[in-house]
Amino acid sequence: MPAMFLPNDSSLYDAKRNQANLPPTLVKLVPTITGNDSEIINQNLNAMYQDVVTNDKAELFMGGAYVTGTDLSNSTVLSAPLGGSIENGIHNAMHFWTGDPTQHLIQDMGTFTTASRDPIFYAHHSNVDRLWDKWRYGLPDGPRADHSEDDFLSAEFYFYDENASLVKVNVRDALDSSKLGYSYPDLAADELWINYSPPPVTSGSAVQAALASGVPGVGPYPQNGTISLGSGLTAIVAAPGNQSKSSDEREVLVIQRLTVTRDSFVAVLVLVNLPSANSSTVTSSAEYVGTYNIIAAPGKTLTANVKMEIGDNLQRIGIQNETEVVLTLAVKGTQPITIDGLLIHYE
Ligand SMILES: [Cu+2]
Repeated sequence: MPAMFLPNDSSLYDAKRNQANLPPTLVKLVPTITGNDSEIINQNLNAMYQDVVTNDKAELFMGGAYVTGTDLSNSTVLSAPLGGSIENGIHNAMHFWTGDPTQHLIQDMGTFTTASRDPIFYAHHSNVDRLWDKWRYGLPDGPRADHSEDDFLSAEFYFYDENASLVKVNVRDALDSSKLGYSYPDLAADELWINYSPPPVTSGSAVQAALASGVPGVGPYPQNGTISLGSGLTAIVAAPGNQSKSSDEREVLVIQRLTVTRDSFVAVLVLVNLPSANSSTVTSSAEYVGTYNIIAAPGKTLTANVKMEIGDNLQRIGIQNETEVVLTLAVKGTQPITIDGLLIHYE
């Protein structure tokens, strides 16, 4: 948190922040992170790497396009099932980290109905916009593509301008920041997470060891019934192995029909090839896939197919040709979560 947000006589001040996280405390971009400064930094760099670098398609990074026919039957602005890695990962983690855990729903930043009461909200969201720009144009593999669906590009939002006049903005009008009159400078610090290159801490498949210790198999929906995660679930999951993949496909983990009532903050960490992983497991290695952070919105039930790119993880560990892998979903929080299946496939 920049020090300028701290003085209580400043317009940037907000009393409802986590008092344990004030400057110069290091941010934690996964809510379970512990350790000394270098351990925290490496876990932060891996969170950035996984959420922004490896989730390189629009649906994975920013979530599904909001188009006619999208099933939002159990959704509101507070409970959208379409989020991607940046929103559900580092963005939500920052809301959780900044809000005051002694306040109802971790206000202000920890719940979306009060988040914008904290001036840091605007700096946070400006940085999310900057990271989108970085994702789109600034990574080594070249420019990436935004959603192209016409419904999405034509979606309309209404704002008041600086003269208090109502103006309409289409999504397509907001894709190019240079047309909006601003751009972002290159920051040397971005190179740290872009080039983080998470090292594996395992070698070889953990499937045999997991089988020997009784780890169950979990397949795609609907063959499993409904599975309660409790504090976590370790499972053996089928993977495409050496099936061929076209250049526009990615190897994606889908946590199918994850369902939770959002009465309090809860997070699901995903780790691969670590059968004994739990919510205390260090997340700086290639075995860390990502985190699905769920911000509290009381009474709202969310059902989502959570998607995360996993091919880069499997490649780095050297188990990309295996037809089964061990997955662990570790839960931080007490809100009951169920899933209906686990699927790793190309899409
Ligand atoms: Cu936000």
